[in-house]
Amino acid sequence: MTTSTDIAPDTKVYEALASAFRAEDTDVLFALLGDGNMHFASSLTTSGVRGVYARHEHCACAMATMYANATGKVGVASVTCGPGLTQTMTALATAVQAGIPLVVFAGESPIKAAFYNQHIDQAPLVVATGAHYIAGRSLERMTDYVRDAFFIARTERRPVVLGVPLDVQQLTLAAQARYRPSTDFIPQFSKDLPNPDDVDKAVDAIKAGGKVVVIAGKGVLRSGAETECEQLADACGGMLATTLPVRGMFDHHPFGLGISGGYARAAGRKLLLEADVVVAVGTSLNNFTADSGKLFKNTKIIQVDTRPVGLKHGRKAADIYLHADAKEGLKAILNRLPSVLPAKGWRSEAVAAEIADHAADRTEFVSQPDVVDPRDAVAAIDRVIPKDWEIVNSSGHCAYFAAQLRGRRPENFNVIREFGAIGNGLSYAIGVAVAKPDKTIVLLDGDGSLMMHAQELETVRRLGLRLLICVLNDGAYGSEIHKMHADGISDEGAVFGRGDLAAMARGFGLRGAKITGLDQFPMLFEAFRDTGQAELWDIHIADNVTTPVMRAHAHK
Ligand SMILES: Cc1ncc(C[n+]2csc(CCOP(=O)(O)OP(=O)(O)O)c2C)c(N)n1
Ligand SMILES: [Mg+2]
Repeated sequence: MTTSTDIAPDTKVYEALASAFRAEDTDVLFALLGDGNMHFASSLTTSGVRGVYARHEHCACAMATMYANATGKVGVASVTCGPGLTQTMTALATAVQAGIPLVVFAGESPIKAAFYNQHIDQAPLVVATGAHYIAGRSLERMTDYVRDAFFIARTERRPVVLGVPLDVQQLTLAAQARYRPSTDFIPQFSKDLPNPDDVDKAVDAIKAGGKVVVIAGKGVLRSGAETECEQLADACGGMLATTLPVRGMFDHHPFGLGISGGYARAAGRKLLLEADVVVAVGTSLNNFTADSGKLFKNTKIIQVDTRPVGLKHGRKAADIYLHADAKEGLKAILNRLPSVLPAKGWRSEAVAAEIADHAADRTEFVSQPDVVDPRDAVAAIDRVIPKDWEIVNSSGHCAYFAAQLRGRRPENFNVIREFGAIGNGLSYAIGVAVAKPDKTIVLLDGDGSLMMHAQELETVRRLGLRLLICVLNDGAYGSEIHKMHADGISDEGAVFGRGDLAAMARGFGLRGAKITGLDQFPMLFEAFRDTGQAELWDIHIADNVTTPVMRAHAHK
């Protein structure tokens, strides 16, 4: 959208900045206020932008990050200078690694002060996360800084922090020309078409191939190439798989294996290891999807992507590259694929039956009293929660279980795992709730992750969100204890006990229930659906049920 605005004479800098943010199509500001940003935030929100106020600056930025992920817009957050900004480091690093466009307006300490207790050199901190820093100093360029920030965020898909000293924010600007938003300057291209020579190479490899797997990433969703992925797999009797962010895309397909990588289901992993040819579409084939190189060791890989990078996470991404939009690349392959291919490929009824088995992992563990197996808990959640509700998947050991929900569209499955930080679940859920106000949100989180930023339960209540928080509570930093046990060191420091999280939620004004048996899920679900109020389910899970990812660590 291209809006523009005039800056009247005698406008304060903070007003002009707010006006430029509005012209950049900002509709929600995630913020925590202080001297460095209160005038800016107030100016922005009194002119119609929705203010969502967090209890921690990291969380404000994390909310904006997931808001951007869920809407496709630039996320906008604001924090005060010094301690406000230092709190945001984890969120910035995460947004960098996840390729999320974010603009954070931060104050800076006043330039005219000889001493300011909140002073810190902000730029090096921000730059160290991989985010871009703009120090707004020139009155003439003040609104240009906003355009630069949004331009970089949009085109480079990374966070930008704009810091303006709080005394400069109070200065007055002379009349300025009409603001032209960053979108006016971004070149618009038609879709990338593949080079026919590269298409020939890909087709030859598929023809010679044998067992083919088509792996779809976010690029498939963006380009709307799901049907073409299925057509290609069907044409060569191959399998379909996805990266974690678009998991669920082929759950309806009898030969959809699920996730490729460390989060694969047992049946999926077995088949992925057999692949002769992988066609990776709209994915960078990173370390997660290739399970740190354990998958696809002797597999011919064809990558169809708008930005093939070659070397990804220290490994060669593919053997043949199609520099193309996902849909166009696949259409070109399909057009040239001979009809003589063995349509059955490696498909059989036995393979379909293996894939249809709903259990991701059937490993048996000694049963424990008054707790549920996390795999059964997730299956129970899957049974009661309608398929079109929004799911937010958090971090930790339990994130593997949560990723095994079936038959849910990737658009309804909100996950950012980059940088591997725990503590983001609530913020991400709030970001989705703000992005999709008509939807009900279900968060699956670990107890450790929830407790790291439990203060945002107050934000959930204040905003009146329709949020169901399912805590897979093993009373520990599960990820750590399983590794500590495997490595033969004491788990002291990683075991906390389960506490009473339902009571904690009630203390914040939410509803809360403790779950120790599978029979509780249906009734509790009905009560949640009927009241429509935010609720926390403190699900006591067995602490001895490990994931395949964790068992792989133990065998390293
Ligand atoms: C910010 C941050 N601190 C510490 C870690 C190390 N860490 C990874 S998983 C984990 C435990 C998370 O516990 P919980 O949320 O209960 O999930 P669980 O592993 O028990 O399923 C920790 C401490 C991290 N990844 N991020
Ligand atoms: Mg835990």
